[in-house]
Amino acid sequence: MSGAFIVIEGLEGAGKSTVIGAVSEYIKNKGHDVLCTREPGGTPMAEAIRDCVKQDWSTEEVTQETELLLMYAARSQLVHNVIKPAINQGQYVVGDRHNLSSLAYQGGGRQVPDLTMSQLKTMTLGSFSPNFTLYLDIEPILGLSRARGRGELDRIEMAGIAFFERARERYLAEIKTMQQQDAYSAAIIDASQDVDSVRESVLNSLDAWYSEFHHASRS
Ligand code: Z5A
Repeated sequence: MSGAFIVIEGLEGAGKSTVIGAVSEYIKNKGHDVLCTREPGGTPMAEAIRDCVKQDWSTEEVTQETELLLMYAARSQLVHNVIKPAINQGQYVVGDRHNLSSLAYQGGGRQVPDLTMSQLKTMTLGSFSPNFTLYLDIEPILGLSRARGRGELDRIEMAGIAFFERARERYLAEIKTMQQQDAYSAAIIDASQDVDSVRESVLNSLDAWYSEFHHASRS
């Protein structure tokens, strides 16, 4: 039996790392093997790309094309070497970020043209996409203040607030489109709530998706 790919998305400080354990526990309790991934990262080469992308290259400008291509290079490594093989073996993969992050940050935030975004997606992923996306929605000001409370901001986190506003708008627009195509493909969680309430909302949405997914795969 084939597994599934669940992705957690959101701006920095939305709480993705905080809820991923609860998502993973839920799936394990249903009797499945779970593998957690993060993007960019998740293979030796993709982790090296992650370090490269997050670093502040103070002596040279990082062009938006470089940033974009590095995100897709890391994703290609991860999907080919880890995610697809795991799903084919029946595992459930829980991803901390995936392609929607590129649409939001590079497409929305950096304003890379839609045609470039869709060509890169087609080249790298073909028709591969998550079975379910949990989007943790948060005002950038609140998310960044949580991220700041954790320590120094990285290169991308230092982009201005307008960048994150555009990223959030793109997230919301993409999720709306996904839900119009398939009501069970994505859920929006109000991530400004306290940790326990966010976790409860996430698990309720996950439970609704899981029931539907299993019902559909049995019928
Ligand atoms: N990026 C990109 O541009 N394009 C792409 O295609 C991809 C990524 C894949 C990855 O960095 C960077 O790459 C990211 C997007 C970009 N950069 N930016 N900017 P990362 O993986 O290091 O960063 P992140 O994914 O944004 O992780 P994060 O900042 O750690 O966010 P988080 O995982 O959603 O939050 P958290 O670690 O769970 O929580 C942050 C803090 O808030 C922590 O102290 C928690 O205790 C606290 N927290 C969490 N939830 C709550 C609630 N509900 N209330 C109060 N406090 C909370």
